[in-house]
Amino acid sequence: MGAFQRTLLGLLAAVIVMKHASAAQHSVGGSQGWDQSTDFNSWVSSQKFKVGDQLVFKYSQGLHSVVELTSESAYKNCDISTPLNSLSTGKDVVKLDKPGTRYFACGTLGHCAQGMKLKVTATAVDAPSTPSPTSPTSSSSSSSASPTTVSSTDTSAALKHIASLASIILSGVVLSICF
Ligand SMILES: [Cu+2]
Repeated sequence: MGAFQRTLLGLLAAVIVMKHASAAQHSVGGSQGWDQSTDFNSWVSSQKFKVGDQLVFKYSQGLHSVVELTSESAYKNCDISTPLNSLSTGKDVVKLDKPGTRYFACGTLGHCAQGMKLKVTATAVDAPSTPSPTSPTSSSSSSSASPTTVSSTDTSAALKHIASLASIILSGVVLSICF
């Protein structure tokens, strides 16, 4: 393989790695999850939300749900009568696909008033991303993460890694055919 191809491969690998590093998954409420006992205000202030990140709501299916609210006033008043969107699988993933503020609450009667509501502001990602040592530490503000949470995070990180490697190898094959 020539130097040119190697340079191309290197660049490609760097781009893929950066792309994966920029998006994060936020497990809503940390180890306590989507529950009345969780202090979502303090959880939110411990996180940095960027466009492309995902929120993962984990809860007992049937006990809670996730509704997305239309406005700040609906959020303040716990008005869940006209939700934008409604989720109820027990492990709901919401992608923050553009900059701005989004509002979520539990759809179970009374739970929003008990504190099950969330206001998240995603900021735009600026092109040259500075090295971010925050991503591994920011995911958990608590000391007692459950083993299942940890292992599922590890698995998805490993899968991403494998996907990156696979696309690098694939690109290598394509390049060696082309040149
Ligand atoms: Cu609830």
